[in-house]
Amino acid sequence: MGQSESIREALNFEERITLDNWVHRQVSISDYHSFHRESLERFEEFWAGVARELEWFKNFEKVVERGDYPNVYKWFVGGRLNLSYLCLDRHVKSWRKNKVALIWEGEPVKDDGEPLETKIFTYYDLWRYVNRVAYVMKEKLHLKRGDRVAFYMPMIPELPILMLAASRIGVVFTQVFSGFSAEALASRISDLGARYVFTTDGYYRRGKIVRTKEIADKAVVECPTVEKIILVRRVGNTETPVNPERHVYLDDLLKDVKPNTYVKPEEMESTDILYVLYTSGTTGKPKGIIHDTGGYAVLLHATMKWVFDIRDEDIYWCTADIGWVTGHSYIVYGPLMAGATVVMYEGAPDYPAPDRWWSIIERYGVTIFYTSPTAVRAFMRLGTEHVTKHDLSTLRLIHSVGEPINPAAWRWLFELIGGGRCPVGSTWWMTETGGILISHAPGLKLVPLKAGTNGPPLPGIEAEVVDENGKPVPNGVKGYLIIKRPWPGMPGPPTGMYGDPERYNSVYFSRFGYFFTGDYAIRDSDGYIWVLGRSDEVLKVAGHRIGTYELESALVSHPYVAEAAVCGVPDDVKGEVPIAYVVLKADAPSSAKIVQDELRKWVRERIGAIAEPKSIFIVSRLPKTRSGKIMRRIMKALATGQPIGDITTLEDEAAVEEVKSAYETLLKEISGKSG
Ligand code: 6R9
Repeated sequence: MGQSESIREALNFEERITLDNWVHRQVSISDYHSFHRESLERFEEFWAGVARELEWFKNFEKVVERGDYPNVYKWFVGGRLNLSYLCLDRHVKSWRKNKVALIWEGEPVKDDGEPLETKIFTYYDLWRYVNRVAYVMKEKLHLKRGDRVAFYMPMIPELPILMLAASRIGVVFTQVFSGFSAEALASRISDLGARYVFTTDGYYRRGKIVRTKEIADKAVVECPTVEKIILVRRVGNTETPVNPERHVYLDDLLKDVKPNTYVKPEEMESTDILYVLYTSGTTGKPKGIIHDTGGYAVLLHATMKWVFDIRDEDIYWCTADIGWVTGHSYIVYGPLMAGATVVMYEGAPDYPAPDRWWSIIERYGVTIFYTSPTAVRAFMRLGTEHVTKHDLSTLRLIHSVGEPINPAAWRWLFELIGGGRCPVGSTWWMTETGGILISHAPGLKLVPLKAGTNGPPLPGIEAEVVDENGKPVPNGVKGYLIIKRPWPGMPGPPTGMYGDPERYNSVYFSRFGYFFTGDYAIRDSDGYIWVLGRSDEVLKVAGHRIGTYELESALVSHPYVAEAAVCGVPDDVKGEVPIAYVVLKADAPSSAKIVQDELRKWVRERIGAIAEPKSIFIVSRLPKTRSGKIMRRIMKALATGQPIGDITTLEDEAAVEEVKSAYETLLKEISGKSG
């Protein structure tokens, strides 16, 4: 595989930015590499050492062993622990008892622009609330260890509280992003077999109320396992009536539960499921990734120290939504285990004005800021004055996540937000990895920071960049990123993917025999990894993961649509956005606009607003090879006005003439017809 433009750009990026002030120059990268090598040579000893820093009810007997299905591993076997205990009880027994654990800010503002609501919970407050909710779950909802529930919760304090309460009593949960549709919610509830759905009467987003209850009501119609919907009061009323057979308010359930209620944390096996999180792949059905208890806790504990260099005086803010893995790991479990003070914000970044985020940093004196390139690019368009009117001098460390960070966004974070003082990293990981695996590690003081790269693999993590035959590629050459050894935090027992061990094994391990991330990457001469983006049909739209197949399935389920093909095209702000090509059935309306509007609405309802295609092209046939493979490169070229380029290296099976004629026909058809 040769070097593409994007790699060359990536490498130049590294050369262009030379910043001395924040590079730990006292060490060389070779010091890190020897440390890293040692962590792999003494792999089990190394991870055991990290794990012993946590508090276990019962010590583990074995660091790692094979599970019952191929490529499923059991970490810290025999060990018992509880995440709610590690996040709360441990601190409540220490001087941190009255330390602030959570600072929450709601979206609505007063007339003067100041936030209408701020809630502050100390570790003790949080512990008390979680105990009462755990009591309700156990005694009133009769949930027991191993039962499953679904959360369809927005960014309010009750979300982490529900997560911690479930973890306390060993109830497995899945949190479904509050921007997802009823259909997406229903498929996750049914796959998990959830007994209850916890949601709100609504929440605030960009000045409007989003009615989550109504969406949940619609979802549970097709979910026979659901006994009740538990409503957390947020906006104070519902649009549709509350039906006592179906709904119950959490605050009503809590009314007679004493403030000093204590629910003993279950002694969970390290290998027990903590949660299941659904994520997109290359086929239609979302994958339920299982995270275990012990391995996950150990990876988060380690990365809070190594990557975030977390200290007791830090005010830590991760801007993700808890609906995605970043929020699970780095808003809830990671920072609370570390005893940090966590900032959480309910609403839109630019509501009511484009300085909302920067005002939050100033208001609470945030020291560690974890955000996404998409957000940065959106702010870059709004001008610098919204930033510079706030004092951001408390910041000391910045990381980004979700997609590769482009030079301009990196520089903006470094210069404008960090004032040239703060290291700016790009932490690589995915839903499946549970926590960060490739990153600069300011907390280790061993990794010289280099702008724009992800960094070297963390200690105890063996990553490699390989060609299509699984052979390591030379430095500087693009290849596929694989993880060669099991790691704590990897998809957990019993089956890696909920209910589907075969799919788990085939999706991740069949191609190379090692865990395949799906990403393209290069490794530079210093051993730093630069992840370049997905090599498969998974899109990252504003950092959110969406499968093209998921979108295609949604489109073809519409009565107008005979065939659909979706691909991602570059977008200045969102990184990437989907576009769709559809072939219509004969009886579809003849007005392209009516069809396009209808299909847009349909996708919003089926998946969610984030999946809405930027353009929908109505065509007479799709650009496919004879064997039926959709030629996405042609689709991309057409949509972006690029020449198709070198078609000899296109899809393996595509005949050149076929490709050319498909291109030309489509070009004619779509000119002037986009929607
Ligand atoms: C945490 C998260 C995973 C995919 C991953 C990759 C991309 C994430 C990145 C990055 C370059 C980074 N990705 N972080 N690419 N640099 N720092 O985003 O999980 O939603 O499962 O997505 O995101 O393509 O494969 P998830």
